[in-house]
Amino acid sequence: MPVPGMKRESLIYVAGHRGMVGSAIVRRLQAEGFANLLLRTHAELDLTRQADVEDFFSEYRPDYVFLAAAKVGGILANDTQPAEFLRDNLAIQTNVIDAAYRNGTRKLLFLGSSCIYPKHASQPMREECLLTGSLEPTNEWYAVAKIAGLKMCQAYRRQYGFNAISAMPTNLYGPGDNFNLRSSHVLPALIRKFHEAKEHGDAEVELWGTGTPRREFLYVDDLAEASLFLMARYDEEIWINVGSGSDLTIHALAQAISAVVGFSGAIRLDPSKPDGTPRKLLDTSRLANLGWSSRIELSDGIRQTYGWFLKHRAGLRN
Ligand code: GFB
Repeated sequence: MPVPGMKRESLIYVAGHRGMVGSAIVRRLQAEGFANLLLRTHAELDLTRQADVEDFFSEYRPDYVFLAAAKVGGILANDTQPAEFLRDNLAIQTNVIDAAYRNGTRKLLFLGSSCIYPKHASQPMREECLLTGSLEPTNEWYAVAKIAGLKMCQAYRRQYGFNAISAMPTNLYGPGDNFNLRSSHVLPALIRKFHEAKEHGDAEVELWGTGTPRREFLYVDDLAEASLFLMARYDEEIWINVGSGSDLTIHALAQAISAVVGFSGAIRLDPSKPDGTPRKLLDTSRLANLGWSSRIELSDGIRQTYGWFLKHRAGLRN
């Protein structure tokens, strides 16, 4: 996809390139022929350290920045590590957005999350419902940080004319996801649980909560494509939703994953675990009106993610 202004030789910094989202953006950029990519691992550059981030930006002065670095996790991680979700995300995004502005970055894309919207927002959720009600308590710390990030982009755009835009993706999944059962999101957790239950010949798999919450899922390669699309075509102050347009219950998701994995046992609910937001479906008409919509169906995405898991699980850390 041609990205106006973004030439093949432009220096593009993808913050968080080892993560699921950042690595998908790198794959997409490389597929589009962008070869001048600036990438740093966490060990090479700790984005929570302001002085290091300033030094890095003043040395390299990247033309474009995809800000995909964040502390992320599923419902349990969010609920049990509020300090880190708030502190690390505020630090990372503040340091990167400010350093990009100060060092002449031409455009920056900040990635947020659909959990910024109120817990009981009317569905599907339009961008305008931000801050019209209380947040979901299990992830309010992460949500507050992401709201601060999109507001920072707005403020820098308004006061300094810095071309910073924000995209709010729905629940993401795909290759490179986190499969650790205590910190992962539901989709990779269930792939692993069903797979291990099949391997061990277990009679049942445990599903947290009531199984009734509804979630929308977007394959990460679709998000990467949307990110390049927005870099090319979007220059508005308002953040923009990125979703697949349909949702399903967690119980239905579990059935779909169990079928892909080939687990024939039962699903047992554990209502002592939190449900979180009852429903999270984005209104994606703003993005659709610009001409972008997702392509990868959930069933295909689950199959591809399961394939990735099978190939890489020996190397997964935990
Ligand atoms: O994906 P998930 O952890 O996050 O959970 P959220 C979604 C739903 O799946 C919840 C249920 O209702 C969980 O209780 N669930 C069932 C499970 N079994 C499992 C399991 O084994 N593991 C997990 N993780 N969930 C996150 C936010 O919320 O969404 C983040 O915490 C972020 O801030 C992300 O915004 C997109 O969708 O509830």
